[in-house]
Amino acid sequence: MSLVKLLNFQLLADGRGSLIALEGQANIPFEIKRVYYLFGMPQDIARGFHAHRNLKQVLICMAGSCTVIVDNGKERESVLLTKPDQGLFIDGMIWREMNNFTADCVLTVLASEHYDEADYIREYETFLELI
Ligand code: T46
Repeated sequence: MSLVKLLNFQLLADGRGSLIALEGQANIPFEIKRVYYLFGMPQDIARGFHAHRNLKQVLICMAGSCTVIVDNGKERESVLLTKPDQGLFIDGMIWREMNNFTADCVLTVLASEHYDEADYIREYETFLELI
């Protein structure tokens, strides 16, 4: 089974433009407790390089594009996020890295929990020991 779990959101489009509705426990597979967004990334930088112990997240590229790498300690896959009607679901103990940001990239993240630094695993060796 692929590590890359993509959610396709229904696009409500008409002559006035497009609308997408995101709802916890509906098209987002958890209650949404936090939303944050990343923007203004220089093209040659990478972010992430951590896993989470419990957090579930959906990553959506609202504008521009970027690459997300997901790694379960055995396999590593990457996906190019390019559109706001698609979300990458990252559940549980998955190492993630983000790179290849376009100048206009806005990466929005929906999270199942409030921010908690204790939930982060920031050393790859520790991640491998824990899985
Ligand atoms: C993830 C990827 C996709 C907060 O104070 N509150 C928050 O809700 C978040 C997400 C971060 N922060 C602070 C912690 C750091 O001092 O903002 C700073 C930058 O965070 P970080 O270096 O963790 O950013 P990324 O882009 O490496 O990772 C973020 C999320 O932290 C992480 O959960 O999965 O985006």
